[in-house]
Amino acid sequence: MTEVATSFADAAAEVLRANDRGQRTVAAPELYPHQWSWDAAFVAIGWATLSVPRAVEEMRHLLRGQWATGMIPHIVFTADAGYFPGPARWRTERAEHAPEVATSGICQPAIHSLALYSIGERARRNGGEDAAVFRSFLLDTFDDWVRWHRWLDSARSTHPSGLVEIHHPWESGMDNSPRWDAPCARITVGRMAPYEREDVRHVAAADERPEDADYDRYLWLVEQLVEVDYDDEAARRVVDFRVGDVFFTATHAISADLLATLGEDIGRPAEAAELRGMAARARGAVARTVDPQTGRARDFDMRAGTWIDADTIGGFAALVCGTDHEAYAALVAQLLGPQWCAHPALAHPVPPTVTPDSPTFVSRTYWRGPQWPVLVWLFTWALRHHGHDDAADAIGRAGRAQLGDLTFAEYYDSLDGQALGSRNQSWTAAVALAWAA
Ligand code: 9WN
Repeated sequence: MTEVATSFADAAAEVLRANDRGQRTVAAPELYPHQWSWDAAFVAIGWATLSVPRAVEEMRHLLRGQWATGMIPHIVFTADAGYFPGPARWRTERAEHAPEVATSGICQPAIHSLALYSIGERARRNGGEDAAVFRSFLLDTFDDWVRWHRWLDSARSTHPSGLVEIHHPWESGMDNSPRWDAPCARITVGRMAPYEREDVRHVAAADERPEDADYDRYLWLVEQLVEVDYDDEAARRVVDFRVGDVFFTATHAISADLLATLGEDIGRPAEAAELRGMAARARGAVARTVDPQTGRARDFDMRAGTWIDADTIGGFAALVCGTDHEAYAALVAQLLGPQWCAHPALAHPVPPTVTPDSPTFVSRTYWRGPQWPVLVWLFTWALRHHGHDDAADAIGRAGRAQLGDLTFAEYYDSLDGQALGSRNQSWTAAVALAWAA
């Protein structure tokens, strides 16, 4: 490893160590002082480059928040204050299936078994104690990860589209993406207790974050879920936001597949077959969303009964879970092409969350245009996994170069390259470590 590479990795490792709270890592030092679900998965991938046992601890801590239904909640809270909405607003103690620890009442993309798989690969390469620690963790927790996918399959994939449905934009992990503009526009916010936002205190400018009107809807949806005590069946009936999320579905598909492979390794063929079935159903659902005009995947608004047209990174969901050879290659070409990575206006040739050619594009506003290193890394992982090494290398080189300022920001202005959102964001440091390893 060159000196430059070493200091890049050292700086990233320093961020994870500073954000480490023992068995869990805060998603960001100020903006997000708790453990987030899909953050924890990426963070564990980063930890694995430094310590396999620490990576395993991160995943184990997340499971402390798992609900009896199988759901892995999007936040596992700890005593740290300073984030809104906290436990008092989520009121998950009303839910029959909530755990002892305080959590939120919704979930996030199912990237976890991709993390397990990746930690497992490293543990195997390291051998010795690392291999033993990983294997024992997998034997201990395999059923918990299976329960998570079963819940996604049974409670969240009941719609004829076969897509995983989400009940809150936060469940997508891409909160204010233009993907959700139409379904959000139809939400009528009712009466609820007043609140004060915390997030805007921790960023340089409010336009880097969602708007107040978005927050009203986010909080209103929480009210609706609390009202039915987070009952899955009732939630499907009452919640104003009910959307088939194609990107979430793709994470469920790839993770179920990778968990099946891990299950085969530890002698669980029945569960492995069951997981393969879920993966195939989810992958099929993703493939059926493709817009014949654009070749990209679409979300489905289950309340309106309509496809959602949005020029976002979500359209590339099939690159994550895989699809037939020809369609995959065409999507790779499109991702590398002039509307996306090779758009002449971009500061760095990595996928923006929205193409600059879209009327909804805003280069500095959260999920409406900036580039998110964590997603960039996910695509490089997926491209390599599905046999597109050249594309993975090209995007990976650029993604790593983008992090050269060592701020490890949450996201970057896709036109002027400015660091935005939180600095020292854990999952950004984690993917830097994964790229550097
Ligand atoms: C709400 C922690 C999380 C990420 C999400 C990202 C952002 C939270 C927020 O931060 O969402 O869950 O308060 O804005 O959108 O993807 O997991 O990093």
